[in-house]
Amino acid sequence: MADKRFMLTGAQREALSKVFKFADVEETGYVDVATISTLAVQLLGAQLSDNEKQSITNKAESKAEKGLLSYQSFIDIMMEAMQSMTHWGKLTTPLDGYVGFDTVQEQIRKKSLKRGFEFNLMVVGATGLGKSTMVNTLFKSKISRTTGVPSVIPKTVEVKSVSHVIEEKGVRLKLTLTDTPGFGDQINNDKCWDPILEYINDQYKKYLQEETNINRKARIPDTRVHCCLYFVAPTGHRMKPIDIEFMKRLDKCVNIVPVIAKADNLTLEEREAFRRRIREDIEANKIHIYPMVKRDDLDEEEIRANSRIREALPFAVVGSDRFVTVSGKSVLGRKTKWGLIEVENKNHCEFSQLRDMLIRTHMQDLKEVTNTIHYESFRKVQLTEQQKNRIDLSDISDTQESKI
Ligand SMILES: Nc1nc2c(ncn2[C@@H]2O[C@H](COP(=O)(O)OP(=O)(O)OP(=O)(O)O)[C@@H](O)[C@H]2O)c(=O)[nH]1
Ligand SMILES: [Mg+2]
Repeated sequence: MADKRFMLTGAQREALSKVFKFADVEETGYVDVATISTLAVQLLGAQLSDNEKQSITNKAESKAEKGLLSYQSFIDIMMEAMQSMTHWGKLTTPLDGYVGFDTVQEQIRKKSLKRGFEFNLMVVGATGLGKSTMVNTLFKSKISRTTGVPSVIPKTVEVKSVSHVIEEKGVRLKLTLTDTPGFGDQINNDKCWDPILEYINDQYKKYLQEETNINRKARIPDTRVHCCLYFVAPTGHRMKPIDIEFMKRLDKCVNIVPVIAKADNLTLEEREAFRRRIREDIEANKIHIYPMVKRDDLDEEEIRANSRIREALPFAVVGSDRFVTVSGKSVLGRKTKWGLIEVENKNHCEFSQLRDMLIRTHMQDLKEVTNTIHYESFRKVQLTEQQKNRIDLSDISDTQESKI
């Protein structure tokens, strides 16, 4: 722990947090422990000796978890370093005026931007609830349309992924959307979850294989499903048993965000009452939905933000991939004989809240939870199984040898 007597000045604190923020390009609250000595040099001066750098790196490594260092640990280590540096006091350049670390921030930023970001989203739910339409609505494109420009989206008949690289202000995002066939129109809907769970687990399997390869790639292509939007039919009653059953199976392996589909079918009061009942069903059946509130790695602000989102779940959404003109402006919407629903208008539905959460505020967290919770438990089961099989096999060969 840093000495309490050593107080950071406002400028020092600002410089520290600036360097941290720029190193933490994806705003995860963590920085890669491998970058710590470069950051220290930029903050504390190029005259840091190799021994001093090594000692900072060692401290960082001891405090890091899975190669990642939290903001608080970063501050503690830097404060400690400042105290122990004999030449720290000799530095004539004030910390907030330091020249140089802006190149590191650029280097790190450029590297991440060049690599691009990956995000994989899946839509699941009963047939005809607007899943394929929502895929298009979310990214304002005709992603789920097949060749040509058919006037209606065809019924989805198999689990299918489409990848698109989209770019906004120089940030490249490789987005993979997995559309799934809706269930509910077969006589027997038993096991309708099988192809979907199989797809999710196949992606974990691929990732694990890549990870355990002797010559593994520096960057493993990530096709793991980071979020699954679960569409609930706007019946206004309660969730159907099949939805409950389905979600119970899904929540073990993926982040589920439930949504009330085709919310234009419900009045505002009906939406509220339905939302309350769905939440009761989710709680009563102990279904884990995203975002979770009880997590060790969240700070108070994040917990508050997640609680606010949970209170608004499931978002009542309306989808459309058609543009309509409203007072001279072209907006995504659905026009009926009695009026117009604007998809992105917060007074009309909660689509924009959903998009903000998925893309603007929680994309990185969805990826982290996928990696640290869902993939981790898959990995554990698989590796334990493999180990058990190896032990069983060696048992067999031992008995065979003793018979010989
Ligand atoms: N009223 C209303 N209709 C919608 C909405 N979203 C989609 N639709 C319409 O519902 C129909 C089915 O939409 P799809 O997107 O194909 O539904 P889906 O869930 O992919 O269907 P499957 O592929 O069979 O599972 C289409 O006619 C859409 O135009 C919505 O929010 N409100
Ligand atoms: Mg579809």
